[in-house]
Amino acid sequence: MSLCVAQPIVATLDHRQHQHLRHQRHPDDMFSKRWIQTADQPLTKPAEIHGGQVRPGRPDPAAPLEHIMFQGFNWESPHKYPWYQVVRDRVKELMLVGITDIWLPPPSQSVDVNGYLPSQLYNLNESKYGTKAQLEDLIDVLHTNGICCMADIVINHRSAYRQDAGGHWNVFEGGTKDERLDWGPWAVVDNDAYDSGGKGHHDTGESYGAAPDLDHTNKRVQDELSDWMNWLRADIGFDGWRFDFVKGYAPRFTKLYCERTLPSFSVGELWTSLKYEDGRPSYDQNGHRQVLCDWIDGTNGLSSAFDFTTKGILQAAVCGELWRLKDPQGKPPGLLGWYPEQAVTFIDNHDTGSTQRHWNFPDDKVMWGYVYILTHPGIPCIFYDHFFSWGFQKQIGELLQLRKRSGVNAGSQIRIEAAEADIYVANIDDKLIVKLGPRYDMGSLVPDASNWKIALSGKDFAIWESKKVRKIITKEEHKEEIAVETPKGSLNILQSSHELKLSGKMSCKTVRRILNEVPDLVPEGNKREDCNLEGKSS
Ligand SMILES: [Ca+2]
Repeated sequence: MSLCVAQPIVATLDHRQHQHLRHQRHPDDMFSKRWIQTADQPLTKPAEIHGGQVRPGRPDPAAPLEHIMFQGFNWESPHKYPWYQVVRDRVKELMLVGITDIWLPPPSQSVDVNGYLPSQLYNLNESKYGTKAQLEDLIDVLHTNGICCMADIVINHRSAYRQDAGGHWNVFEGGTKDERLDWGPWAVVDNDAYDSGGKGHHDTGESYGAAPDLDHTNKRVQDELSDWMNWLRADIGFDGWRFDFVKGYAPRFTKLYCERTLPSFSVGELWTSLKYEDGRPSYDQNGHRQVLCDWIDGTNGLSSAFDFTTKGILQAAVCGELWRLKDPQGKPPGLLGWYPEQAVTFIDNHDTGSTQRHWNFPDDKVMWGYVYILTHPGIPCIFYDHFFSWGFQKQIGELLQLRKRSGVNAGSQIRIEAAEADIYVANIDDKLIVKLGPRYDMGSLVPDASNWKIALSGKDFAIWESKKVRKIITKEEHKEEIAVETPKGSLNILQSSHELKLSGKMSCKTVRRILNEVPDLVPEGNKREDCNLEGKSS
């Protein structure tokens, strides 16, 4: 079987066709602020053909260290039909805070309402989250707002369509008129915890008890699952993957599926238990994070992993045990301390939190959790409930703005200055200093006011940002935004600027450098008489 690699067909549309496309939707949905702010770029990406339809172009994926992920559903979403439209109406709010990738729920027809016992994988019309057309509409709106879409890929197991002659549930229907994904017992492992009568090879991972586990060593299983994922990519418009229950099959298969489908971004759910002593998590969780590292290595680094180690340690640490947040080598104790570029950090998801609350973060410490993951290395994933239901949208937005402004990313360097029961202080990239905990007196760790200023603070937390990177925004919107690195003296124009006004708040040093380095951007007649332009300093 040929390998179908998803390459979007880029269609060149004339002006009239573009207009037609735009008028099909609310005009505001068609523009990403990111693109508007960069005058040299087109307002929208070129249209593409997906599944024979002209659709808005895919956004460029975020740079590898700069993904900001969002989980776009919770456990109750299937009961708010059509959920796809609920998210569609909130895309703009996600775009404005800088979300780069959204994780959408499993899209296929499924035995359970949540989509985690999928059966007819090609049937996207009987999902409890909405129809195929509503899903494509949501993806289009996300793409026009610069956000990539991750499908929840549930392929460890698959629910059968009917029983075989022996009464075993192992006859599958793909959801198309042809034979794609129409499988029998040969596609199921022969040591399944579910009584499926499977005739394939032994499972390469754990067994899921509620449905037949698939035999990923089978070439037809590999080929037809790859084809289905490439159909999700090329025809439906998905960009990346969130792999469900990856402890159920060997990581070399996640590697294979990533190699064959080229996701813009990929993350696996490898959820195993922390080590406990006397009912409390052990201080040393190296074994737990080693399992995550081994799995990532097993995918050849093609997929990142959810940082369950950090989640478990952090939710214990915020309960008066902040000493947990520094390992014996002085690093963060979770996956992000060892493999930050591949660690997707999170506070809760549809299983751990939401209405299931299988392993939830303490309710009154959720903002501490976000202060930690949004100032630290790793790839943060924000949960729908915390952003839209718990009233943290503004604070999370401010934290994301600070992360972007200071240039902190998944690979940032961290130096932990203190980790005691009631205080945690860390320096990230010499750009941010974050303090968590109720202890007010920081002693000698108080950031030096000549180099640091408070950026954000709240109950029992504070974040300082370095004064080395200052942001100057004048009153005129979309015009200029400059950052000045004072020590090295390089003037960095962050945004496309038509003109720079010499505001009264700029230091004379800055004014002189602007006039030296980009004099053409300063409008005529805009002077700063208070600065001696020939002088040494002010
Ligand atoms: Ca399995």
